[in-house]
Amino acid sequence: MTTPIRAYIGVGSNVGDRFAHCLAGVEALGRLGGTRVVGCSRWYETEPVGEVVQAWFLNGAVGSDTTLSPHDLLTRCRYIEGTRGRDRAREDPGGPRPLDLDILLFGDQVISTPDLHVPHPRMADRAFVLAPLEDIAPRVVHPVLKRTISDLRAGLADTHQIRLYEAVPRSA
Ligand code: PH2
Ligand code: MG
Ligand code: MG
Repeated sequence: MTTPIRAYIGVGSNVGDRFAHCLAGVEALGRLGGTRVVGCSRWYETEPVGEVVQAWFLNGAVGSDTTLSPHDLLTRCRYIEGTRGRDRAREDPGGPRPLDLDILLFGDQVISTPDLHVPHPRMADRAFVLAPLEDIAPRVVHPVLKRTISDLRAGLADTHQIRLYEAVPRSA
C-alpha cells in the first residue's frame, strides 16, 4: 500500500463558461482513481498575468490526497483539460484556455523534469495562485522557499487585480 501524498492543484479558465469548466475540472479530479479531493478554495476573478492580451480568468485551487505519481497526475490533468475542449497543439503559450490544471505542490517534493516543475515555478509571485491556495493551505510550507502560503501571500508584490467571484450575482 502506498501512503497518499497531499497535492495542490491550481484551477483556471478564461474561455467560455469559466465556472462550468472549473467545476467540471474539480469533479473530474474527484473521480480519479487513487485520489481524493480534500478541499476546494473560493473562486476568484483575476486580471490576466503575462504578455498575452486576453480575458480575465476564473481561478481556484484544490487539495487532493493521491497515490498517483506526480507524472501520472500530470497526465490525468492534461486529459481532463482536453475533455473541456483544450487543444495544447493549437493554443498560444500563456494564452486563453477553457481549463488549466496546474500541479502547484506535491507534498514537499521538488521536481524538475522537462514537462513538470514542482513547486510551480511562478506560484510564489502570483496573487491568482496564492489567494485561493491560502483559502485551503495557509500553513503549508513551500518546500523551496521554506515559507508558508500565508506568509508568501502577505509579502506579495503582484499588483494585478483579483476579486472574489460571486457565482450567483447579488441582485440590485
Ligand atoms: N494563467 C496563465 C497566464 N496568465 N493569469 C491569470 N490571472 N490566471 C491564470 O490562471 C493565468 C494567467 C497561464 O497558465
Ligand atoms: Mg497549465
Ligand atoms: Mg497555468
